[in-house]
Amino acid sequence: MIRSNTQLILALDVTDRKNAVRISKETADHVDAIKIGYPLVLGSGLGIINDICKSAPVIADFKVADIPNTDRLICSQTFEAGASAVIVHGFTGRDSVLECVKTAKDFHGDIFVVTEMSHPGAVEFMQPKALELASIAVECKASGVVAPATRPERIRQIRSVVGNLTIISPGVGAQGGSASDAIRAGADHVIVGRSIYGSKAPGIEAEKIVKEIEKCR
Ligand code: NUP
Repeated sequence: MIRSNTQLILALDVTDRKNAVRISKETADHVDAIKIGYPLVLGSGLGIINDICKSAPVIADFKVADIPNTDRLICSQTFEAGASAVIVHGFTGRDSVLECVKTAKDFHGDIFVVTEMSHPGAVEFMQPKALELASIAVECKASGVVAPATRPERIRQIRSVVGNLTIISPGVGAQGGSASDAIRAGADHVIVGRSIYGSKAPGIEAEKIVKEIEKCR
């Protein structure tokens, strides 16, 4: 389970193990979870999840998008490695998402389904289907969805579909979105990467964002 204290999730997209562990320790008190993905796992190995989860619950951003059997294998390896949650795609269809959710249950873990991504290209294929992807997350009983902080109005629309599912929202800082706008639009947590891990003092930078979020509560 990810925490619900600060509403901030760190996206730890560094590739080096030592750096990753240092930043996770420095930011631990300010984050509800640490999201890791291919850059860090390819750079440091899957064992990095076990290192990072000493500081905070780990969300594995593997954007799983395969046939159900392969999805099950990917998710179970990831939960076994110590992750609390896995991010999956919804465009593969209900059977794939359902298999991920079922696998997560065996590990008491969470699944987050991507709806509309935060980058400009997401308007080409994802935006027209984002609300359907959100409803697949609801039907399959996922724990939550990923929605773009770069388009807070879309968070609002996605919220109207997902009800009380958890919305985690990337795109703050480096991609131009604002933490307070995303939270006001209905995100439960914002995901911030480069603005935190790219700064000289990641702990202080994380604390600043938490303060900004506190102001809009
Ligand atoms: O729609 C998405 N947008 C996005 O940026 C879905 C994601 N999972 N992400 C991830 O969030 C992205 O891969 C990166 O790990 C993080 C945002 O990092 P930054 O732009 O704050 O550095």
